[in-house]
Amino acid sequence: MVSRALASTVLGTWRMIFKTKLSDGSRVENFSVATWIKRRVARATVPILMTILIAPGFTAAAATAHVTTRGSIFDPLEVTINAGDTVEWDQNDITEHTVTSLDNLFDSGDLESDETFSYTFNTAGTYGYYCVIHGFGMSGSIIVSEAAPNTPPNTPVNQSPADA
Ligand SMILES: [Cu+2]
Repeated sequence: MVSRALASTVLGTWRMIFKTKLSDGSRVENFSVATWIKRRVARATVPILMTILIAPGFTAAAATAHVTTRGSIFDPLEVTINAGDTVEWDQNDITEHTVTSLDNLFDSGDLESDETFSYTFNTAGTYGYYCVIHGFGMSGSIIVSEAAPNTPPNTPVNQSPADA
């Protein structure tokens, strides 16, 4: 109680003058250290909370790349994605096609016009595939890069109100 009363007295009597910028110019404010600390804490809360909520395990959102079948080719022939991303093949030809992994990782089976097939690539590497119906003349590849590194957002630096 004594220390609290003492601290309160010190903070209350030790007044400081800061110049605070407002939208309509600037003005001089006279307030206590306690108020200054409260304002500093309030100002720091949002960036700190954002850092706590976003920084851990933050990774770029997974994306979906599209490949279409058109004229019995895969378009584009080669797609580069990040690990964790999905590729969706959109069957736009009148004839049937398949999306079949060269490494037996995935096989769409026969896809009729307007059907789609999706596969999520979680491991970096190059993945070839082809159409069983049309053979290796109709093939493509997916290049999977390592997922984007964790990059937490920059935390704004707290700045004291400008001097004089
Ligand atoms: Cu085909």
